Amino acid sequence: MIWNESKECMSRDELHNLQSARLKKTVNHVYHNVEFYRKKMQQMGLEPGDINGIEDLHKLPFTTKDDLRDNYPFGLFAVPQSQVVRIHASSGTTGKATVVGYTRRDIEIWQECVTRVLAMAGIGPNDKIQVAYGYGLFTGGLGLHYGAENLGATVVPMSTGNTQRLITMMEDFEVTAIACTPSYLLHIIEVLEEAGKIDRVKLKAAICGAEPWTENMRKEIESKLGLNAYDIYGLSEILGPGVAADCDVHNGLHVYEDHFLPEIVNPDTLEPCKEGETGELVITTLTKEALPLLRYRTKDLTSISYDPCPCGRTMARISKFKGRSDDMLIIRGVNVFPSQVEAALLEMGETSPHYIMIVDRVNNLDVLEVQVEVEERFFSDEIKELEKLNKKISSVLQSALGLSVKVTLVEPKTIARSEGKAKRVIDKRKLI
Ligand code: DLL
Repeated sequence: MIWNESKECMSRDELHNLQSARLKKTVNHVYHNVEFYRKKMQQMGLEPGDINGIEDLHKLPFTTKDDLRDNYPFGLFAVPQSQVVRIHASSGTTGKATVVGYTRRDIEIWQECVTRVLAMAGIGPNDKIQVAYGYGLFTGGLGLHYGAENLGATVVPMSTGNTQRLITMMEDFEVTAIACTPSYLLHIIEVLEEAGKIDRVKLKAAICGAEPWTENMRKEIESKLGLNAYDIYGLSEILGPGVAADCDVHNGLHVYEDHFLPEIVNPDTLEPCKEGETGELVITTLTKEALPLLRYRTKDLTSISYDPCPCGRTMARISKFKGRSDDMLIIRGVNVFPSQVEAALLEMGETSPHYIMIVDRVNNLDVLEVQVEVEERFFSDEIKELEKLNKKISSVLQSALGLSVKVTLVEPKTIARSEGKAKRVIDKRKLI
């Protein structure tokens, strides 16, 4: 099995040699197959031969989510379409999706990475795992699914949205592991408690990620369900889930450095941060074929440590995430940018650009309310007009964001004006 060949414990010297060889190959690949990178490198006076190893990484250009958006949908792909066997997508800053592609080999490596995470969490072929991340364009469902199958575990592909069925099957099938967002797991716990079934649960591990969560939240989940909860990180642009995950020590997430070369930079100056200092995580893919990315700015804030881990793995660890350096919100696992709301509202014409997004967590589920100012006349007209407009805005926002939204229409000048940066978001969610 692929995961038995795991490189997680190789020496740092061996790892550096492997990373250098893979980096050179990746730079050659993008230079010859992606016009965007060739042009960027040429503008910088760089040729593939100038990159002799990871010590030359700093010479390479950065890549941002905007670069992916500007080259929508397939402009950054480095292989012909006939070699692309899968496409996933996540929302971009202006509503246009960020599209990512995988060759067969990319899918194999993705499986291998997720398999490592599951093995690290003590899951094996005798386990039954419910995958309760969304299946579809989002990478969570299928990413965990293929990794778990590759490991030989029995997968129950629940996806999201039917908690009652999930808990019935959890009990009937004697499920031993679950993969879902930590906030969804808290909701599942609540439903189990209400149904008086929490003591019947046989779960021993939970693989939670796709959104920030704290150590306290992990402890709460562990004590209520009597299991070990592990943190899994990833992003669609780079792979999906399986870029990094924490081991039993729970002191940082091991980055799978044989496939992803991490850097931490100051998000303002782009200068490298010292070990242990918080900055933005930047990742260079080392083995991706369809969508290799150089120095991708994740916007995720963390720090890195190369200290040996008591678990024996030699791969660097990044700390639990401290937030993001941009304004992206993650609501029920869906990435949402305030600019998407703004663009959708402005396109409609009947609303003013004055709006505020209020995110809260009710019964452990994220809810998004958007308050929008509308013209005075809607309040003097018949109430029916106001209701009609509300319905229209709700459906426009729902299709723009891919998320149900509660819309509240308010009179002109209700929303506080700002003299500096407009405050578009009130996030009331408290991470426990
Ligand atoms: O959320 C991939 C994923 C699926 C990861 C399932 C883990 C489990 P995107 O939708 O592209 O991909 O969102 C990526 O989510 O840049 C982070 O801001 C955030 N994120 C993902 N995992 C974690 C985590 C998937 N463990 C964005 N802790 C990333 C904190 C996370 N934030």
